[in-house]
Amino acid sequence: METSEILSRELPGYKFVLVANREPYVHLKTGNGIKCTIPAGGLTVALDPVLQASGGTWVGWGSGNADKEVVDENDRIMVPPEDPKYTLKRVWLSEEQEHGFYLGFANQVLWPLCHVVFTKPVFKPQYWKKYKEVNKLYAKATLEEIGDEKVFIWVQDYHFPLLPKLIRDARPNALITQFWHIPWSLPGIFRICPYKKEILEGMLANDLLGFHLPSYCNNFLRTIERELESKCDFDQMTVDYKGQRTWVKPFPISVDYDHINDFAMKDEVLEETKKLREDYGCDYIAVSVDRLDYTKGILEKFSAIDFFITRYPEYKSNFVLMQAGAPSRTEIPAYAKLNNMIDETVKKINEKHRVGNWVPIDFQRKKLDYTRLLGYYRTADLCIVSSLEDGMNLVAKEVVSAQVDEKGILLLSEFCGAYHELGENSVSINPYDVERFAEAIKASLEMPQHEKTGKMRNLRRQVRENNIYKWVNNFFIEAGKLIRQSE
Ligand code: GDG
Repeated sequence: METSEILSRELPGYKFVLVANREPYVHLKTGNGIKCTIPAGGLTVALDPVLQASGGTWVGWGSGNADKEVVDENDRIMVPPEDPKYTLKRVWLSEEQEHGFYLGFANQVLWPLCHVVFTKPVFKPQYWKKYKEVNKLYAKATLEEIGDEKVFIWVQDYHFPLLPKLIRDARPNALITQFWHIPWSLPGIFRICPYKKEILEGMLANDLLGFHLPSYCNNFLRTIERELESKCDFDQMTVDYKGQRTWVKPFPISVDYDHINDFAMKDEVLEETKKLREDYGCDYIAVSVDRLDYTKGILEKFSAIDFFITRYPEYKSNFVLMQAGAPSRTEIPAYAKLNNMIDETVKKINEKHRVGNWVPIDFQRKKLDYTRLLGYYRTADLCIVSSLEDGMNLVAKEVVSAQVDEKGILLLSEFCGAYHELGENSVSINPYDVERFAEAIKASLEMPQHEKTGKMRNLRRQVRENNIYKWVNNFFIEAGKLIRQSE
């Protein structure tokens, strides 16, 4: 059954409003006019068709330089532009707001607080001020979109923990839900946050709150138990606080398996794989694709490559790691430092092991276009995901979907959410353990082909069955259950 049909079956008569900082359509100025682009990303791919089929509203930040020119007086535009089906309501952020809300509080406070990789959160009062301000802006925009009708609101991510309460105060009967895309850590970590009470109270205005894993749900309940006078039920996973019940449930996100699989079979992707084999000229190509983020364990992976080549020099000239790194949040000092360290480390390791033109690491600081990305995924003899902590990690699921030849093997950090589902058919790594990590690389390369294929086939079956549509559908089904319970 189509996701949009599930939505109307589970929540009949409800208007669907999605709130996500990223918008599904971006308008940009070009030399001779305005063009509309669709930003890549799993969420857009999964939810745009749902909204197209069911109607409703997507509330998001108008980030394109021509976005303002195409909206009406209420900051709305119907999308997709060529065949309008639903409303995109744009919220405008000043540079100061964008800085304090997004680069400041979201990514220098909540990001390090939720990922325990020993990067200190930066608690600047002005970040908090802007964060609150922007949550209010979004609440206002969302409320403008809902009249008296029954409404189902789905808030995305750690940008908006305050939003559910702001909406609840104005619309006590709305069905308000949220999905948190990053981990939730142990209560002892969250304890240090000066604004913890407001954040937690905001989140407890949700009827349903989703995380990727049961352990994140559990950590959240333990945090609530410690910080607020509330009733937490660990059997049914609910919190009762000030007359509101919040259900806390796991929904492991995934990717559009069929789309990636079909795309990976295209001729242009096959051409890409042939070209990569020719260009690198070695038997073993390892592939890693990461946003350049300190949680992704990129430096740890380079250390393991160094260790591996040092211990097993017979792989010189016959092994390469292709690391693609899309620049991210570069204005933040911790990210600027990471970028410098990556450059220095790659240079040092490559110089140490160089043989003629061959070097062990080919680092490309850029966002690959989609055909190239799938070319890399399909070519990978080894795909290495070495996150120090990661809510899920979509790259692991994407590479599996693109491995149409079923030849490669996935090396997966135990500290990714994806490990929960895919760990059994991958080679596990602890990115902090450089020696074992290097040994895992060797063992993977030398694993008999039939074993690798067996594992990859199992992984592909898992991701095919548990795809992004299942994630959305399950969320709608759980939201529907809450409605039926309250009737
Ligand atoms: C957060 C959580 C959770 C990366 N480089 C290129 C490129 N990408 C795309 C990948 C993938 C996405 O970016 C990265 O997704 P991840 O899940 O790996 O990581 P985060 O960005 O940290 O996402 C994470 C996710 O939210 C969803 O809930 O899984 O744990 O941290 O889709 O393909 N895409 C292209 N070129 C690149 O060079 N085209």
